[in-house]
Amino acid sequence: MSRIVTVGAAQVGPIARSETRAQVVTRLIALMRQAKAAGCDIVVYPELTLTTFFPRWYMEDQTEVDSFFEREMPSNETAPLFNTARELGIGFHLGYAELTQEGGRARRFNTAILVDKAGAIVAKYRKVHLPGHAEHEPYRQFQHLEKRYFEVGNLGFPVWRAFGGVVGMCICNDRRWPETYRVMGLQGVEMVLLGYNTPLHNPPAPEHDALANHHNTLVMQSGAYQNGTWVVGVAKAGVEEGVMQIGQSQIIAPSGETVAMCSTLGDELIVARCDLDLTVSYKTTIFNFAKHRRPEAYGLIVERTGARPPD
Ligand code: ING
Repeated sequence: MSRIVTVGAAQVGPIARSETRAQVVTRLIALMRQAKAAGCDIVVYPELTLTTFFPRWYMEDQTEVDSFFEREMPSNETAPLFNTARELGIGFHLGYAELTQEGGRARRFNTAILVDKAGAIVAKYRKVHLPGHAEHEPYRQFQHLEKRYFEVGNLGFPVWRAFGGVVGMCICNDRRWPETYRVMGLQGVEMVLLGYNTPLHNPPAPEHDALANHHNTLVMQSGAYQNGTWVVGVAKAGVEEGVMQIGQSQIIAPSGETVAMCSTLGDELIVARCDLDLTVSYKTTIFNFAKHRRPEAYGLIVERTGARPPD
C-alpha cells in the first residue's frame, strides 16, 4: 500500500529588513502556485519566513523588536496566503515570530504552524532549543539573540494526524538535537517539517564553518533514519543583510537518503512524492522501539542526577 503525500519544500532567499510583509507574502504565494502546479499537497516554508532574521541584531527598543512579530495569524498581511491556499486546495507550514497574550502577559515565541487544504490552522509548535545568547556580544560579526527575543517553547514536541499520516514540527536548532526527533518518533511521527535560518559562520566555533552544510544534512538524515520518518528541512538562504545563510533545503526519506535538494541560495521549490508507508519498513524492523529499545537499561537516572564523566 502507498500513502503518497506530494511535498514542496519552498526555500526562501534573502529577505531584506526593508521588505514589507506584503512583499514577502507575494514571494510565498508565487512559490505556493509553483507547488500546486507541481501537484503538491503541502508547501513547507522556512523558519521566521515573514521577515529578515532579526535576531542577528541587538535591539533594546521593544517596539522595534515587536515590529518583527505577528500579533495575529492570519493577519491582514498574511490573509492572502491563507486565501490562496484555500483557493488552490493546498496546505502549508509557516514559521513566524509569535507575539501573544497568555497568562495575563505578553509572550514571544519562535513559532511554526501547519495549515490544512481548507486554510485552517491545525497545529502549532513553539521552538524549544533557542541557540545563541541574550546579551550583546561585541566580538561577533553579527549577533544571534534568540535567547533575548523568544521564550523557550511551551508546547513540547507534539504530533498530529494530518495529510493522511502523522506529522510533527520542529524549528532550526531543534533539528540538531536527537531528543527532538525521538520524542516525536516515540509518538509514531511519519513526517517532520522544519525550517531554518543557519549562518554559514558560527562565531563561537569558526572551525565548524567549513562543515556547516555537512552538519545540516547529517542531523536531518540521522533524525529521519533513527526514527523511521520523513524529514523536510527548508532554509531561508543566501546573503541576508550581509550574513551568508546556508541553503541545501532538502527532503529526506525514512532511509536517511536525501531525495531532493535545492541547488541555489534563492527562492527555489523542490518537490518529492513522499510515500508515508516507507516508514513502516524501519518502524517494524531495525527501529521497532517496543521490540528493541531498552529505556529501562539506559541508566536514565543520569538525566536526574546529571550526567558527568567518571571520576
Ligand atoms: N540557527 C542556527 C542553527 O541551529 C546555529 C544556529 C548557527 C547553530 C550556526 C550552529 C551553527 O541552525 C537557528 N536559527 O537556530
